Formats: sequence, structure tokens, C-alpha cells
Amino acid sequence: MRLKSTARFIRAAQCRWNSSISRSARQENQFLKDIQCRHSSTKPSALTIGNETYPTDSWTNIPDSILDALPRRLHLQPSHPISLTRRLIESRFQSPTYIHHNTLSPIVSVAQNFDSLGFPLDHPGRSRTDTYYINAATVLRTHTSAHQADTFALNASPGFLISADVYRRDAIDRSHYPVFHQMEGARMWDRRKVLGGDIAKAVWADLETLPTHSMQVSDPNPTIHPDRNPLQATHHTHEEAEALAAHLKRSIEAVVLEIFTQARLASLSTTPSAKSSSSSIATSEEPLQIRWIEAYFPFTSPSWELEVLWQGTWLEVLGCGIVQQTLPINAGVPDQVGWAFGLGLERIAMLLFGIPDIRLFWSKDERFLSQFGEPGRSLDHVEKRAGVSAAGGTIEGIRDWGIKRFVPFSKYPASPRDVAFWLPLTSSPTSSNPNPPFHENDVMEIIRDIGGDLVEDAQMLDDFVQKGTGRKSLCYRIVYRSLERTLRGEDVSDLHTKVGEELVRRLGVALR
Ligand code: FA5
Ligand code: MG
Repeated sequence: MRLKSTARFIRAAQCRWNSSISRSARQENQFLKDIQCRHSSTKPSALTIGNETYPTDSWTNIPDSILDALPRRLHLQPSHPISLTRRLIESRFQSPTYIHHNTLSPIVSVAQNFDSLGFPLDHPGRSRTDTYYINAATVLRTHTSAHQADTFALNASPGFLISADVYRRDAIDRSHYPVFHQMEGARMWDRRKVLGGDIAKAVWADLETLPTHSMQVSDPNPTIHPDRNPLQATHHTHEEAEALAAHLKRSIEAVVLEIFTQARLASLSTTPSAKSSSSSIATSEEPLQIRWIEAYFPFTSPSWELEVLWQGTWLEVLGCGIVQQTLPINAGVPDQVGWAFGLGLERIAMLLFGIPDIRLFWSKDERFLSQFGEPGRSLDHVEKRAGVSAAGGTIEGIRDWGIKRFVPFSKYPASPRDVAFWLPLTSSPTSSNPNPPFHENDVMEIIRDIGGDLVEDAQMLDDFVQKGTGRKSLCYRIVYRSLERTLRGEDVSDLHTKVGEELVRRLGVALR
């Protein structure tokens, strides 16, 4: 069955299963009424998504709440903070060196998302508890790296940026959401094309053209560590890896400094109520602190993550590294070597705009959406008037993006509720039954599925094993809070009861 409306991008073939999460305040009441009848239907035999119909199978695990997010594409909505953040970063990686891809389909093959990147078959990221499967061969991309191999094969430019919505079954809190947006960046050099075939020399020469900065960066580890962060010795010399790493880090540092400079500028031209919000680094008088730490990805080596000090804790904003040479080789461009990164746009937008809760990005409330304007004014007047140095450092060529800090419209009360249950005593999954016995992400998904964006946080409070029976008990605290209104106690209780019922129905637990 195919629905006529393409705006409703996705529909189940026969019926919908699981829940439909409504995200605007107006729809919340209807949503509370509807929850009674949504959880009884069976899985359809096919899913129609856009113009394509996909057969479902025992791997299919996508709830309607996720299907509803597919057409939103926040990174393309003109004045949305995710889109503004994307454009700000894009301005530092420009054509003709970098081509920007912003409309690649979120539906990719398991081969694109995992195999092409060298994920081992037993990698936890492949499991149904972590990834949304349309069917055994097809997933919602879990990262923008899913498009690396195809974009290398296109070979249309030395570099590229890919911005897109990505999907992960994940924990619930203020900086994690099952749909978020990433930006992938890569820059390659062709051994046959650089002068004298000297990649290191060519990369260092290109690095000279990047903006310099005076920001403090902690980077205590050597570029290469034989065990923790190895050189791809058959493909790169030590000098090449050093040059590529330096170019990668300088390129990213320039972007990070630009972002924090914009955040500072926004705070200077902002109202006292926005300033008093504690959620933004922009209000801090401290110099910006960032650090490089060693990391591991199957598709880069050596690899790093960049962390930013935010509200007293180190927040990871991106992963990156030197591209595993198997990727360009398999893509038919074996002479190209280079670097790649993948960053979380929400994490950066939260810092940039002072947005305290990741759910706000999905709000359709005008009090949220109307706050973010069009970029493009000249920076000169702001810089002269304020006399700022850029976020603890200086950088060339900054312009004013007209970034405005988010002014919280209200903080509505939280309603915490606990649910405790016994896990069933289960056996291991078999090839005919890919469902693993129990995974915390299943609990999270049921909570999110029932509570939608009314759930601010869900955490395990305690667990214990009963002596004798060996039965395991878990207790979760769920914090319900609307971003748009005060929730009525009985509505929260209805939701919470439904969460308990669904835990019993779908996971076979026994409530305590
Ligand atoms: C990756 O996804 C790699 N593909 C990144 C990469 C690309 C490495 C290219 C090397 C080369 P990771 O799972 O760490 O890595 O996610 C990257 C970023 O996405 C994180 O640093 C974080 O900023 C953001 N992120 C991850 N999970 C979430 C989430 N649930 N909600 C919001 N942002 C998230
Ligand atoms: Mg990470």
C-alpha cells in the first residue's frame, strides 16, 4: 500500500505498529488519549518509505516515532539552529576543494553502514539493540561515515562534507537523542598528482594556507603510538601521517574556534535573561579549552576525538583520523590518501546557541523556532564595539553570523516516576530468533516510544540478583517533563502505567 502524501514520508504497509510520537504541545493531549490503542497491532509485511517499499523481516525494529522523524531533516530547515550550525561549519570548508552533500538518503545497506568501513561481524554497533533495521540487509544510517566509500568512489573533488540525520538506539538524556545530525568531512591528496609524489610536502604546503590561531589546545599524545594508535605502515610513511594529522587538527581547530567566537559574540549582543542561563559556554569568562585524545575507529588509523570543556565536564564533539587505506583502494582510488572526521551537529549547536536540552531541536513551538535568525551580517561593527578577542584566541576572517543565544521560554516542572521489575530468566538468541534476551536500549526505546518527548531522562537506579532464584531486578527512574507546558499528574501517571504495561508485554518482565 502506498499513501498519496509524500509529505508523510513513511508509512507502514498494512498498519502502524508501536507508537506515534507527537511533538507539538497542541498534539500532546491527543497523544495522551491515543496511547491506549497504539500498541496492539502486529508488524506489517512491508514498509513504504518515500517511493520505495521494503520487505520487513525478523530484524525490523523501527518504531513509528523514528519513522516520523525521517522527513524532518532539521539540517535543511533554513532558520533552524542545526541548519545554521551546518552552514557555519560549511563556510570553513569551501568549494572547489570541498563539495557539500546534504540530501543523501538515510536508508542505507548494511554493507554501506558497516562492511565498507571494516566493522567486524561481531561489532556491537551491528546489533538490533543498537541500530534501527528496516530488514536484515537495510538500516537507517547510524553515522554519516556510511557514505564515505561511495563518496570516495565518486572522486568529484579533493574534499567533501556530508550533513545528514543519523539514527541510533541509545540512552535518554539531555545530550542524547535517537535521531541526531552528523557532519562528515574528508580531505584527500592524490599521490600521482602532487608535485614529485611528495605527499608530506604537499600537505604541509596546504596547511600553510589554513588560518592560524592562538587558542590553547591540549594534545599530549604522539601522533603515532605503535599499540594504541598505529601507523598504517604499508600505506603511509611516518612523515606523511604527521603531515596529515597536522592538517586535520588545524582544519578542525579553526572551525571550533570560529564556533566559540560566534558563541561569545552572541552572548555580547544578548539579553540578560539569556545570559543568565547557565547552559552556554558563551557566558563563561574562561578561555576556551579543548583537547585531543586518542580514539579507535575501524575506518581510521591513527584516530582521535576532540573534547571541549563545557559546564565543568569534557564533552566529546567529534571523532576523526587518517583514512584506512582499504577505503580508497576498494573505492577505485588507491592513490589517494587523507583524513576524515565526523561531528555531532546537536552537540555543537547546544554550545553555540546555549540550548540546554537536545529535545528542543525537535520542537515545533514558535517560541523556540522564531528565535533563530538569518546569518550573513558583517562582523566589523560587533568586533570593534565589543573589542573581543575570539574565545580566548584569535582567528582570521571571522564574520558575524547573527547567532542569537536561546532565551528559555519557561522551565516547566519535572515529574519523576520509578518502575521496578524482574527480568525473565531467558536463553541465548538463536539464528531463527535474532532477538537478544535483554538489553537496556529496549527499555529506553519503550520509554521513549510511550513517553515521546515528554521524557527528559531515564536512568537505572539500582539492580540486584535475588539469592536462590537468580532472578534479576532492575529499577529505572523516568523523569517526565514537557518543554512546552506543565504536565498534569494524572497524565504522567497514565503514561507511566502504560510504560510498565509495555515493558511486561514486549520484554516479558514482571513488575514489582
Ligand atoms: C562516529 O559516528 C564516527 N563515524 C565518526 C568518525 C568519522 C570517525 C570519520 C572517524 C572518521 P561517534 O559514534 O563517536 O563516531 O559519533 C560522532 C559524534 O556524534 C560524537 O562525537 C557526538 O558529537 C555525536 N553523537 C554521538 N551519539 C550521539 C547522540 N546519541 N546524540 C547526539 N549526538 C551524538
Ligand atoms: Mg564517540
